[in-house]
Amino acid sequence: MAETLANATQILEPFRGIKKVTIEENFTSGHRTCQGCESALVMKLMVKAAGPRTIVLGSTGCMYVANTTYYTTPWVVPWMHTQLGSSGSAALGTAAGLKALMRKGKMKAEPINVIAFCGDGGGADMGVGAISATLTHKEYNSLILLYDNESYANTDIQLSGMTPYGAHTTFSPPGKAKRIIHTRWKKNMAGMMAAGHPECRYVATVCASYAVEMMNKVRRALTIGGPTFIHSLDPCPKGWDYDPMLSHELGELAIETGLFPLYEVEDGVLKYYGKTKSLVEGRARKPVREYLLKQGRFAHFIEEDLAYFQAKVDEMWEKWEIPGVIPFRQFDRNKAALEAK
Ligand SMILES: Cc1ncc(C[n+]2csc(CCOP(=O)(O)OP(=O)(O)O)c2C)c(N)n1
Ligand code: SF4
Ligand SMILES: [Mg+2]
Repeated sequence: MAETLANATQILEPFRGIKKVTIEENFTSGHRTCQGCESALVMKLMVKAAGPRTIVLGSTGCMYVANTTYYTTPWVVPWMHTQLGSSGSAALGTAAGLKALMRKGKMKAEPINVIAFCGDGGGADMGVGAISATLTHKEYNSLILLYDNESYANTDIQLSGMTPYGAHTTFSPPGKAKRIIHTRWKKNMAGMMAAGHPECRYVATVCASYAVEMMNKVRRALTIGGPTFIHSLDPCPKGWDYDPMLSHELGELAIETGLFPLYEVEDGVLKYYGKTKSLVEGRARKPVREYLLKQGRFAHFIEEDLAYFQAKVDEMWEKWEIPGVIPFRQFDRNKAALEAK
């Protein structure tokens, strides 16, 4: 019996509209994030969606440092810090520990949500190996949520593998001799996690500008159980250099320009949702310049840079095998033969 309960998950039905969302907060006052910080909103929504029987583990980064200033904390649920690259190990270890304690009768057997969060630096760069390992352990229920503010924000906005092409960071300041220092395209974390981990039953991308949808993805991941993964794109006023009042709008623009597609992959089946679904169904994407030119980190862009960026986004939608998700292309023998002539 204890073993069965230790494997069980909480059944968290989706919120059917904003009025159905629970009033109870599990992340409240007592944090010191910047005004307009979307990652703080993600924390609040994530744990509101999960409910009170939840343990949260947080890797080093803004969501650790600014949230746990000495003697203060906004976390109402149990929360523990973990090392920068170890959100995966912390999730797996905590889930395994709970399961063992319940099996041995040392604690009441009940489904407890385990969520580990990490930033893009901690999750997509340093901790990607541990996350990958956790996603292979189907016998342990945990959700890893990667909050992506596109830099190592806490240590003053250094470049990460998730920083967009050309962005001004403290590691990639534009200069007179060279305008674009950062020339790499951003990693495709959710696509990589979904395609590469057959035991992981649920992967989703979210943006807090669409709060109810975001919370429902968290609820779905926790209900499905096993190791699951969510990637959240979080506008960061300090690192992206914009007026904090624009956070919500920038989140919307990231979706409407097609730069950050919203989708979920459940048991190998891909579903686009929200505004992304209407883009897939033929609605026009907004030009990516509308998103880029609202941010100081792209203020040095000239027309040539904007055109390059737009072309890369167009490629995601027009050339990828699964638009916005999986970048492979089929080898075209006829085209190759023609080109060889
Ligand atoms: C192993 C290790 N290297 C470096 C640091 C210093 N450090 C603390 S927070 C941080 C930035 C983390 O970036 P990210 O994971 O993207 O989170 P963010 O600060 O952006 O929220 C760094 C480099 C550390 N704590 N541990
Ligand atoms: S630097 Fe960015 S992620 Fe960090 S607290 Fe400020 S707005 Fe949030
Ligand atoms: Mg970051």
